[in-house]
Amino acid sequence: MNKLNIVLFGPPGAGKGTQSEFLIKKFGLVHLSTGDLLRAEIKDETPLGLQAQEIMSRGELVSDHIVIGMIRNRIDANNTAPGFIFDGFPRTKAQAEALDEMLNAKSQPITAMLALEVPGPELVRRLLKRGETSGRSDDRDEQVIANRIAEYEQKTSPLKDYYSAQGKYKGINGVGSVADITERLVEVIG
Ligand code: B4P
Repeated sequence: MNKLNIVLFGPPGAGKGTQSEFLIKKFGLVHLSTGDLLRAEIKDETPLGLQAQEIMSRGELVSDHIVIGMIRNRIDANNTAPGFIFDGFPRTKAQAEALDEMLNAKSQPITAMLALEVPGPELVRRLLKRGETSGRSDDRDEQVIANRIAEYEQKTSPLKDYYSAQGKYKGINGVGSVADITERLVEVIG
């Protein structure tokens, strides 16, 4: 049986983490968020976490080598899962190519890339609001948020072309109520 492997895509604050929660329940998928995995490493004060902390606090991307290794371990550990939601991964072309390689080797390719589209000012507003309660330092500083969005535009946004070339890119309006956006995503997944 074909597995449902979804890349949930979008700029910082687009609602990837928020929407993942609903989709994993509805489709029984394993949720792989590189942001969550990195924050767990920081919390446990592992060597990897200490290295990542500084980079994340500046709003830059952690090295491809580190995040690809983390994802590879989780995919291998969940061989019998009905599928995955990749949340915040891939973020560079090298990560996208590594993911294709891993999944194609198992004959379980990416089904679709669902891209949440949200304008810049709304992203900043959402992240600053989350920063009031999340304890995440990268959500509190407007300069760091601007840097995260710039990293997205420069390194991550080109992945739309990467997945379009495979016929897998699906753009979704990410503005509206959380429930309305979930409905839009479910409709596209079919
Ligand atoms: P992430 O943890 O992926 O953080 P994020 O981009 O901010 O998205 P997140 O999923 O958390 O937020 P969401 O949009 O759901 O990355 C953090 C850092 O980790 C990166 O900057 C980077 O340094 C590093 N990193 C992670 N993955 C990496 C990789 N692959 N390669 C290299 N580095 C990596 O939600 C944002 C807010 O909006 C929430 O408060 C939510 O409640 C709100 N919201 C959601 N939907 C809404 C709606 N419809 N209306 C109003 N508000 C909404």
